[in-house]
Amino acid sequence: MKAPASGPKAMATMAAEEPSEGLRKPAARKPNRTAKSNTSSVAKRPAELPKDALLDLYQTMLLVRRAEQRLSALFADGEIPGFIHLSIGQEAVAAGVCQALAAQDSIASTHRGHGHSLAKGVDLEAFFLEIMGKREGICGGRGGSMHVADMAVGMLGANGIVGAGLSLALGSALAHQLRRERRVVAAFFGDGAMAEGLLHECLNLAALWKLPLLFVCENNGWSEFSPTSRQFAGSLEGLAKTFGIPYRRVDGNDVEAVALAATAAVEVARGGGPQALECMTGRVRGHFEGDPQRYRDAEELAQLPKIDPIPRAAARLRALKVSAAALQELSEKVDRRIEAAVARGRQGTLPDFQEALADVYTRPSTSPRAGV
Ligand SMILES: Cc1ncc(C[n+]2csc(CCOP(=O)(O)OP(=O)(O)O)c2C)c(N)n1
Ligand SMILES: [Mg+2]
Repeated sequence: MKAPASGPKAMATMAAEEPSEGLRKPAARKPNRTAKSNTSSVAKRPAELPKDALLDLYQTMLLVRRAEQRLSALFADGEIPGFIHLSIGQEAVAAGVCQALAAQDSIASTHRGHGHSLAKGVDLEAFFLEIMGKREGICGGRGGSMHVADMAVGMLGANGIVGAGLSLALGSALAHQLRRERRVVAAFFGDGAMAEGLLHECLNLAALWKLPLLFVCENNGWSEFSPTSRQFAGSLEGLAKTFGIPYRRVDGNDVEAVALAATAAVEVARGGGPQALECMTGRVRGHFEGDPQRYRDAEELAQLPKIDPIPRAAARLRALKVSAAALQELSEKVDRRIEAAVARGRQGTLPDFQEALADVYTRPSTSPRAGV
């Protein structure tokens, strides 16, 4: 089960044509265990997406990046209650997987779920309102960053419990199957969930019942403050094989590779039967905003700007004859949307404390099957 080799240098050459999209310079510090780029285990592959499809993906990634950069500033300024986990550097996974899904398909997310939400189509203003804790937010301001959910677009929810989204996704996939809807569910999870029994149970049931479920591992090499290699003795490939689930590994910072692999996997899953997709990527920010990352090694952090998925996609678009001016225009359009959403977020009202328990418990059903 050896990962195909390409090495961090090859990844960096693929990535380095344009300056990194807002990645912070790492502080120099003593080296530790995980110096290599986490995407280095994936072989280079030829790009194949048509220009317009790639432009859409680029726009999604940019939207997620700029939204999170703005959230980072709002958080530092005390405008966001609770705390937030950013997916900066991992946008290609959310964009590539969600483009493979239809509007009626669903996703389950993680504590690092802003990109999943936006890529699946959660309204940008309602998203900012929610994270800023406002009543007009997508969940009435009671969920916040780790609980964004929007059934209207098939977003089953971000989730603060590692691996918990997997079981929601499994239930959703079972519902789709029982209703013969030909809908697919994508369950995002981090490499930190690989040691969780829940993942193993979900893989088992999904395989046993041939559910339309795509397991998407965002492998950034870290589980909170520890390298995942110190917590998990196996591999997702090994687990998938155990349960007879087809498995693919891609460079998760190559949005085209993710999109192509996800599209192929979703097509098969829609016909019935789970699929596994492991996206090798890198976590640019701390585990949560404010985490000083003293446990990380400068060499690893220095690789991250070189494999940033956004400049990589921009370079590919330029090669496909998209002008620098067109990319600039797109970037400004994204910024205007973000600023409008922030302004809307600031105008929102704070929820009424009396409503804190609303929607926690299900109302008794009036259907004749109530209580069954
Ligand atoms: C069941 C459970 N155990 C432990 C935690 C504490 N915890 C929060 S995030 C995290 C690590 C998650 O790592 P990973 O799944 O790889 O996601 P990443 O943060 O890298 O995106 C842990 C252990 C938790 N929230 N839930
Ligand atoms: Mg991780």
